Amino acid sequence: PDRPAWWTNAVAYQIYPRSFADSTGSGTGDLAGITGKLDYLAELGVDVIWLSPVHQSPQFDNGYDISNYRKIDTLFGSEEDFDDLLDGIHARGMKLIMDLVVNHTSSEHEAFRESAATRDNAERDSYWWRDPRPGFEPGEPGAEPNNWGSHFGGSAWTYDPVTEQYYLHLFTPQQPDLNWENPRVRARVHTMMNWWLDRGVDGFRMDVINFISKDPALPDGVVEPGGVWGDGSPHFTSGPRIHEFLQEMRRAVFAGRDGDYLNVGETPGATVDQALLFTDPHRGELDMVFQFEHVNLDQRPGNKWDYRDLDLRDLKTSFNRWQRGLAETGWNSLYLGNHDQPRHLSRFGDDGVYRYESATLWATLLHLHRGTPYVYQGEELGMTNAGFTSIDEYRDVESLNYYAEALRRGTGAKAALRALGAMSRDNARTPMQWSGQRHAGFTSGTPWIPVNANYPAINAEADLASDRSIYRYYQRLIRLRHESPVVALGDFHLLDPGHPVLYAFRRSRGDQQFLVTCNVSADPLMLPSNLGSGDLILGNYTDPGNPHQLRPWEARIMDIS
Ligand code: TEU
Repeated sequence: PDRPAWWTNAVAYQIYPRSFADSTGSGTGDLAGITGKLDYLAELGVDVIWLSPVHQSPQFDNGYDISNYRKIDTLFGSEEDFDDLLDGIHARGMKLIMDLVVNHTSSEHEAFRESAATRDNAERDSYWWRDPRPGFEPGEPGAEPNNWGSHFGGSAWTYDPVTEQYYLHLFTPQQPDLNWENPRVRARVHTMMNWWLDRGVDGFRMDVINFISKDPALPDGVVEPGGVWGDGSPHFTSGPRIHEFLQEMRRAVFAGRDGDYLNVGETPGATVDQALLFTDPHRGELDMVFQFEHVNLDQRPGNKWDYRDLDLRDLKTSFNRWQRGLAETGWNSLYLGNHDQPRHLSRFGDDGVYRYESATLWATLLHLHRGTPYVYQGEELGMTNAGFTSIDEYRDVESLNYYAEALRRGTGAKAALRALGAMSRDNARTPMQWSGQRHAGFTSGTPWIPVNANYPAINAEADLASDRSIYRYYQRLIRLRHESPVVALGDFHLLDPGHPVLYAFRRSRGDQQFLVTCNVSADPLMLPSNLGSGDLILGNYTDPGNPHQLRPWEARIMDIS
């Protein structure tokens, strides 16, 4: 059989540069700031660093709107700062993957400016331009070429009076969608990717990569009862040519290279069956994908602001289906949080009394699955939701749009702020809490977004000095994956699927067997009689306790071989 891929026992760490570490006092994190923290990351033990975008950008969506793909935004430092960072990462035996945002560009990208200038220029067809709907005055409601809503509110179309047509943008109007039907668009993306690999990076995290192939007819989507906009996603998610485009990209960029690269696709709405196609190594598409099923379980489909508590049984059902679906072919990536999700500790755990226990429980639960775990900056310190109480503290375009829209629709400010407090992306975008000093040691200037008020208690310095260090616990989990083939490669067997608070599973490989038991609650829990015994490998309580009972938020990894 083939040797397992190098990333099967690797752990990745996501950095959101503007909130990681500021070396200049500008208030925004930067590349030199990251370079200054590389020992912190190397000691944690991570193998791969994924950097959210640092390319030149007007920053309407914090860099997910790129105006020049081959330039570092001066906000984050110089070209040299980037090369220094890359060298520093490689010198410590780690790898760097870049965000690849190519479903759309910034509206300030040269190609879009040209595209928008006249109807007959060479770039016109690099984006999606369409006439107003017949019978409507251009620009008036209903004149949009179809009824799709944008992910961040409003129509997915913006009218441009210069050429009297609309252009498509699945996100903000400053993020026009590229037309991947145009072979020149694809070739240009390939050339750009090659340029980054030649510069020394180790792969890509591909932003909404399953949105790049659209049904060129752009049919209307279904409108929910009471809704305004149609759901276009069936017409752009895993569209007709998606596999062709990804295979072509693989050939054009990676065919002639041998090296330990990593390509992970961000794929909202992907099903297990689609993920199997994306990650089957023999098809030559992606190495793994970020699927969204588990982070959508606590909300009404299509409306994250309509949220509820997670039912653990739903999570077990979902994770189990993904574990089984990609058991023979393909590979999972594992995550609980990122820069688009609220802090999982606040969302699924207890960010108060049982902060240490629930942070380490969720880490244990996730890292003991089969797949490549991703740690989002700050989760290794038990960072929590932002705790903002005023709209003035929010920065994210999605949050600000939601708030304005909620007020327009008569949702009270209080209710809207409550929803933001639970679900806003800014919850995970507050600055890293390095120390108890001013601004948590993140900056000497004024931070671009407020620091979480809990920084005097929750910060790296305090965590590392504590005998209940969350960082040290992550270190152990990461080491376990590096050293233990059963963690990296073992089969996954879910136990007790119907139990409301017990998350238990076995991992097995040859004659090695691990048992993981997690009490996802603040109440003591009697274990079923078959789940008690074994040798404790790692747990989040120091004294062994009663083998037949789990304490609040207790997690245990046992060797039961
Ligand atoms: O996110 C894609 C995505 O699906 C988002 O709509 C996400 O689900 C949403 O933020 C949750 O409310 C990627 C990036 O990760 C995100 O930061 C960008 O804003 C987006 O693409 C556009 O590039």
